[in-house]
Amino acid sequence: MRLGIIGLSQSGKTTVFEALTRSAATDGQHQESRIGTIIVPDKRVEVLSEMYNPRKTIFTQVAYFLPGKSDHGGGPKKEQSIWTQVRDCDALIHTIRNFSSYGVDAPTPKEDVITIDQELIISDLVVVEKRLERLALDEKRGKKPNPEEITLLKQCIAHLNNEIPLRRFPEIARTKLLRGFAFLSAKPMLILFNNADEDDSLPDSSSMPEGEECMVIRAKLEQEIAQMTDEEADEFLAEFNITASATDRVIQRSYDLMGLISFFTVGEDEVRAWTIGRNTDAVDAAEVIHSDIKKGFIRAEVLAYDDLMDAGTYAEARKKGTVRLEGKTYKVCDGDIINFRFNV
Ligand SMILES: Nc1nc2c(ncn2[C@@H]2O[C@H](COP(=O)(O)OP(=O)(O)O)[C@@H](O)[C@H]2O)c(=O)[nH]1
Ligand SMILES: [Mg+2]
Repeated sequence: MRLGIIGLSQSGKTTVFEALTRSAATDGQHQESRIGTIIVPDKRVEVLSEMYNPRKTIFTQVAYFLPGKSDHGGGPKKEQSIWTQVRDCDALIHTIRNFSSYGVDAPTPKEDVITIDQELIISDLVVVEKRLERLALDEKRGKKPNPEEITLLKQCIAHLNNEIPLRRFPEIARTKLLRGFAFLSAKPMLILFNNADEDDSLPDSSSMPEGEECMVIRAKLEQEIAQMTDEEADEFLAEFNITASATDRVIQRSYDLMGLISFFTVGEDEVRAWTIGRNTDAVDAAEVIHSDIKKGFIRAEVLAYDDLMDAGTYAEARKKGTVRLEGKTYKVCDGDIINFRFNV
């Protein structure tokens, strides 16, 4: 799972990347693309690990990707390459400058959101139009196009021409027929307002885009915290009266944004979090662990994390009857602790 960081030049993309991935600060000098894999913080995994005291504890991971030379507005060719770079990302983090600094104009968050969205929309329009041309050409050569695909593509064009990003229409962009085009404006997007150090509020509602996922980060502050040792960071947070670093929240939120949830497996050997999409069937969740478990699937023994906390121990939960046996098509929930029964 991979999230691409996009945004206008000087909006704080590099700073956000370095804060989220705790990578060395480069003061924006780095020109190559960068990728940082980080663990998704999850308090529940920590609690389970304390409970089972396993040899190994494994969290889920996501990767953040910072395109190379990722400054927009550098001519069509430059932009194209950025959009090509993020095309295989599962979601986008859009950094918006919402701080003032010396020698830079006052921030214009609302306009900036639109500027980037327009680039995504134009890029998608090009893809859709090329595809329609291709299908028309095929038809001339006697190959019958799928009418359903043409209908869907035309719906895309209508929305894009109205400057509405396709992420508002998952029922169109996520269909099997269109998914493969990986439309940029259809990717889930988290808008990060990058505020000045002393400002932790969202911009007022008149500058907030409607119907979008928005969050505030003080990227520079977070980046400084990310460079510290844990003790230093704790001291720093206390001094500035901040309860927790925002990066964990951004990471958690971007995990949710991609439609991902976690289930857990527990034991003396290993406590582990696994990543699946929402509404995944138990038998498909089993496959994430091993294809043999899917093949030989009998039943899933499921205990919700909260029910385990209520009961105190697994044995106690069993007595209370909250440990359930579920079949292949059970929809796994976030926080389910699962013990798959299977034979090979
Ligand atoms: N005051 C302030 N400056 C920031 C913040 N985030 C980034 N900057 C500064 O803004 C400049 C551009 O940041 P950078 O991350 O390189 O932006 P990029 O061009 O989008 O990668 C750098 O000098 C950063 O130190 C912030 O939250 N507050
Ligand atoms: Mg940069």
